[in-house]
Amino acid sequence: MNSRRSFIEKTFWGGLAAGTLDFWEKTAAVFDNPEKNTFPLAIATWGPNVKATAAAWEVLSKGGRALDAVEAGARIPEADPKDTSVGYGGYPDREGNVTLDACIMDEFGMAGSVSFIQNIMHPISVARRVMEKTPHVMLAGEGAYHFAISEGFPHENLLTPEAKKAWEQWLVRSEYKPIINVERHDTIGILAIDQLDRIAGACTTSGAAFKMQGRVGDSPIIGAGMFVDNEVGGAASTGLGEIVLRTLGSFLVVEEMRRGAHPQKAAETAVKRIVRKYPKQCEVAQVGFIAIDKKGRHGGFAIHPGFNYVVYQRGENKVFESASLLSK
Ligand code: SD4
Repeated sequence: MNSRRSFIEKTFWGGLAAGTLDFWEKTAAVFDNPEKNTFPLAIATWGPNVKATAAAWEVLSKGGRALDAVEAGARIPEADPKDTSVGYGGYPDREGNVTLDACIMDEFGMAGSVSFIQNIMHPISVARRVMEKTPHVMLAGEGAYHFAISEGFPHENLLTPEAKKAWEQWLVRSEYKPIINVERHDTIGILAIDQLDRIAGACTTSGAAFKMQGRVGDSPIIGAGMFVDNEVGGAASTGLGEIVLRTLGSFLVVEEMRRGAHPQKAAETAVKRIVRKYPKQCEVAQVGFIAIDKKGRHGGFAIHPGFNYVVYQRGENKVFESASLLSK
């Protein structure tokens, strides 16, 4: 066994024996309080997405539909030029093109998705149109772009001067190495339950910075980047998409909840699966999941420390530091 592998296995089992189980005891007590598990509720990956959960809450608190809430939430970072992982301002691929991935799912199990779409600021809304106006689930590249234009979405340049500068700096060495949390994995996965306990989810991203042209991650793939089953709950992921794609992470989280697991425990199971299968990649790669269930309980879990998520519930918008399998 090489030393890197043995490092990760030791840390993995060490983490299991020590931190994570203790954490589970504590969070189970907090999040299982039925008085606190109320809906409506919105949850999103990453603390800076407080504005997204606030936009979702705006819809939910007025009795709106979970689907409208997650779309409204996802559109916030899509339009934010400072968010370098989503929509406008997202870091481009190796050739300098901003290419976007997004998916959405409603309470009826309907789904829509776009991948490798360019020059459209709100791929989440295009994904919704795919779901509602076509007989398909997924449109990619040029086809997705032309569909968006035919639906009235404007053609826009999404490469900001700041993102262009970062790309030019990257070109000097042209080396792609995913770095945990330093890359600002700010992809938004957002889930909501509305007052009629309908569940919906959305996920939108510019993907891995300086990726190969044409690379598509987990975010637009139903079951990988996000999954919702109205009978059970929903889950979404952020981080290195390749290891979430290979494990269909969000689907796994929802299926664990179907088998009775608390959202926190279900997210933990998916992270453990990824680390067990891809220990070497997990030394340098981050993945985090968020999850909610039908009872209004929530959870989040990551491979490494540094992941956080935001929950808007009972009128309060709160950031939670996620527990992680591996320690620093
Ligand atoms: C991807 N999962 O394309 C996305 C990246 C991500 O924050 O989460 N960035 O692999």
